[in-house]
Amino acid sequence: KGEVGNTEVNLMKKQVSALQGQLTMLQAGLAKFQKVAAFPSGQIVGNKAFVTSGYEGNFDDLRQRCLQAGGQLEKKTENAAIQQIAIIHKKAVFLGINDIQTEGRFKHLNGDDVTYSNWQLGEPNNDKGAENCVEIFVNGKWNDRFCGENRLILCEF
Ligand code: GMH
Ligand code: CA
Repeated sequence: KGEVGNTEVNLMKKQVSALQGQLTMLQAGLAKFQKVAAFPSGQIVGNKAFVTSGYEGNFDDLRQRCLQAGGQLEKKTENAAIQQIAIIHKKAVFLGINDIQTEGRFKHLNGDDVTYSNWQLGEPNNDKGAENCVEIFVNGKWNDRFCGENRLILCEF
């Protein structure tokens, strides 16, 4: 009573061993899938994946098509990863960042304040008083830009 018999122990050993095998397969599959996702236009930084569909749309398109975007562009390495996407496509990319709510206070889509930034010299300039979104150029630098412009749409997963 309460004791685990030999048969049960052996059964569990078998089950654990089967699970280990399955886990190994899963890890290999995931590692491969990450490489697939990163080719040709995705970039992996740690456990984050930055991906563009290659579609150019305005900021509303970005928000609608990719609610996961934004909120975590905290590091130089992440900026470099997104810069790679711009380089590959030879096009500027919209970041999941805007100052729609309060002029001059840039936030990620999840509402977090922007901590890391990489503005081009002289930016953000809110040109014509109408620039609340942010594009990243092929050189990796940021420019605030009219949200209605079409730029490559970025998703973060
Ligand atoms: C103005 C000038 C340019 C600058 C653009 C840009 C638009 O036209 O200040 O030098 O490149 O604005 O900021 O987003
Ligand atoms: Ca600008």
